[in-house]
Amino acid sequence: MKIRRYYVRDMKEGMLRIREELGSEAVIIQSRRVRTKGFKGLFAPRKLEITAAVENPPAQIIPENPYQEQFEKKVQQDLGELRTMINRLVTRQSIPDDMQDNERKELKKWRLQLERQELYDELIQEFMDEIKGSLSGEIQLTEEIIGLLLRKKMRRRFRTAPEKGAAVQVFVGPTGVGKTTTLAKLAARYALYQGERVGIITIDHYRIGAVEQLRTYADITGLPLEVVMTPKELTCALEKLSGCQRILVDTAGRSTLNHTHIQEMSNYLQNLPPAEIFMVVSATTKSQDLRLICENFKCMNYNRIIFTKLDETNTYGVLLNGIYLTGLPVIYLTTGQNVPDDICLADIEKMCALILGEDD
Ligand SMILES: Nc1nc2c(ncn2[C@@H]2O[C@H](COP(=O)(O)OP(=O)(O)O)[C@@H](O)[C@H]2O)c(=O)[nH]1
Ligand SMILES: [Mg+2]
Repeated sequence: MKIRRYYVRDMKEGMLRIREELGSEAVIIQSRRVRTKGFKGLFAPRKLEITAAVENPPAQIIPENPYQEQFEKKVQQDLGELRTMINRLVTRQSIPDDMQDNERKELKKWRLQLERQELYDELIQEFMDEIKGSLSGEIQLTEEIIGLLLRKKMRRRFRTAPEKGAAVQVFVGPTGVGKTTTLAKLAARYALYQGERVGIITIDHYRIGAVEQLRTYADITGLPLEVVMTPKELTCALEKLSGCQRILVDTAGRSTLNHTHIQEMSNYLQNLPPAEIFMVVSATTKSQDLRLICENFKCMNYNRIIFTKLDETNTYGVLLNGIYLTGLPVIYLTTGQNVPDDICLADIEKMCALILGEDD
């Protein structure tokens, strides 16, 4: 394309020159009245400025003035720059938008997974924000990348404890969660697999007859069982069992909402030597109830969590929710009613996989 600018008196003169120099195919792009330079810009005569262009110029064009070539180059250059700018704008608007949509879609998938697992909203938000924050806009978030990042963040949030095996271990928590069963599982493991001398104490504060279940286990395994009904009796029982390497203490549960009972129970524990106090919680616990349980049992000074009944649910957010609420490690997971088999040490990778739905 050839572009040329003319300064003429009127359109008639302009047309003549354009035809002559650019041929009959030429078109006028712009025309305007301008003041050409006179003496210091004063008294300058007004002229008509015409810009004309032709796609295929005739073979020979007579140069109008020495600046014509420069002017054409400049226009071409400006057009080129304009084209690049427009392209850049279009690209910037479309590609990152696509990418963002993609990110949103992929993130939403994982958010949904975490919501299905009933992880607390605040934890989900924390993970989502961290993931968004840890990526620059140039990386495309695929489902796999988010999954990996999520696992990494989750891993850091989980806490487990080694099987330290304190000499005294106490089982506290709501009714029916599996305290007695879990105690029986551990007692059998210590006694049968590790050859330890194990003693069992049960605090049956309300004479509710929950002792029978434990007596059956004790009889089968041949382990000594002491039933105590006052804090003083507990001290005596501990003395009686002082020959044991390990003493497991069961507590008879009452409602999580029965503050008086929980408080009374905690009075017993004042007389204990330093112990591992396991808060036993069912994995089937509703998220909101979990808050209540963690709060109401605080006076028991529990320092480890055991999650039971993982075999009865497909929703595992509770595992991380419990750690989040208490800041305490999970030590065991139980997965069925079989004594002593259905218990294992809590494993972070396994728990992450359950929440992320990677474990079938
Ligand atoms: N499915 C399943 N049931 C369990 C598990 N642990 C305990 N149970 C059952 O839950 C019920 C209550 O257990 P129990 O030990 O008496 O609970 P406690 O009241 O907390 O002492 C019993 O029927 C147990 O067999 C477990 O991990 N999975
Ligand atoms: Mg019990």
